[in-house]
Amino acid sequence: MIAIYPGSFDPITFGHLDIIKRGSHLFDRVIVAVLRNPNKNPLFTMEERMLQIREATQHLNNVDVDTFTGLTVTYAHLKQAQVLIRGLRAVSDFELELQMAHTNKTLANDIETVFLSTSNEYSFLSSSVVREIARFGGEIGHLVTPEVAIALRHKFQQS
Ligand code: COD
Repeated sequence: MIAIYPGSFDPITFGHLDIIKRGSHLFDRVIVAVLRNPNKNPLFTMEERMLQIREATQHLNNVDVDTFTGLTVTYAHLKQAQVLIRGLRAVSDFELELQMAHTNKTLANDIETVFLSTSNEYSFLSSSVVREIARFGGEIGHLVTPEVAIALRHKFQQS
């Protein structure tokens, strides 16, 4: 079974990686799909984010990295995927995630959303938390890969 793990990944964190690893044990193939969203102004370019995800997942043989625009379900059909993976951290995630899952179900009845609950140690972790800590020079080595940590330091030194 093929699963898509869609997101912004700006940047990828150990919380995302935990979901990817666990998804890769559940499904034959996991495609980490980075949304190309012209309405958002991400910290990292699409190319930077894809490289970061590739580096972080290179040891996982059944994980691919790709980019998409438009609807996630359209992309899932294109890739012949049956499942969308989403991560749940807290009740605050639940409302939006459920709405998204229901919306996607109305758009494509043949695609299921599977929720994986966060691992305890990453329940507080998001890309925005990481960006915030890095912006003010805080320690991020326990939250992201060394490559992402270096990239974040460079970004904020430049600005
Ligand atoms: N532990 C567990 N899960 C986590 C953690 C963590 N520490 N951190 C993040 N996650 C999960 C998030 O809950 C999410 O499920 C996933 O990882 C990705 O997170 P982000 O923040 O990188 O990505 P999002 O949530 O901004 O991605 C949103 C989409 C791009 C998936 C969404 O906007 C989308 O599908 N857009 C396409 C348009 C579309 O199809 N719209 C219709 C559906 S509403």
